[in-house]
Amino acid sequence: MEDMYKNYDTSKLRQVSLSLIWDEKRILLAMKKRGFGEGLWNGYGGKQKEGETIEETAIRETREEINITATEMEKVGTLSFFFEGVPSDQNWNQKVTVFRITKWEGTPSESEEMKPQWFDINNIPYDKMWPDDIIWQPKVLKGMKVEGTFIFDANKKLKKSDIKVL
Ligand code: 6OG
Repeated sequence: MEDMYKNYDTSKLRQVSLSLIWDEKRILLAMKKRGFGEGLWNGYGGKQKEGETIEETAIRETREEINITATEMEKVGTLSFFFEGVPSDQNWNQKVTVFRITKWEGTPSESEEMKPQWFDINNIPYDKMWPDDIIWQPKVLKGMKVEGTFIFDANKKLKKSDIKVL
């Protein structure tokens, strides 16, 4: 990591999952209906609970949010997010492990938290997604594994980013 990230300690970050499903034609995103990231299209995921592996978190959160059960998945990245000027007790800073789900049971359907929708892989609505997504997601969709750090201001505007292809 470059010098500008030396003040950001990733060891204390809250651990979160983010899962995506895609093939060469389409990608399954979901609209976040409430909470952090409300109004944006994203993958499905959330906070790790005590005693869970991050894979278990990804499976549970995907089931809770879009009603499918992942049976095969692969880790494709880690993303660290820091929000400057947001009190740390609000817990916005997080380390996100990104998974590609390749096999699942059930049909994606809406929950209280998210509304899933398939998109053409060449027409991803990046203008209605978190601003970091356009930086790392195209690489992951091409099969690369990534490690990224993203610094936002308190208005959720992306200030700095650093992305490494592994
Ligand atoms: P809950 O806190 O509602 O889960 N997430 C982000 N995803 C992207 N693409 N960009 C970000 O940039 C993100 N910050 C958080 C992680 C929040 C979900 O949103 C993801 C979780 O899957 C800042 O439980």
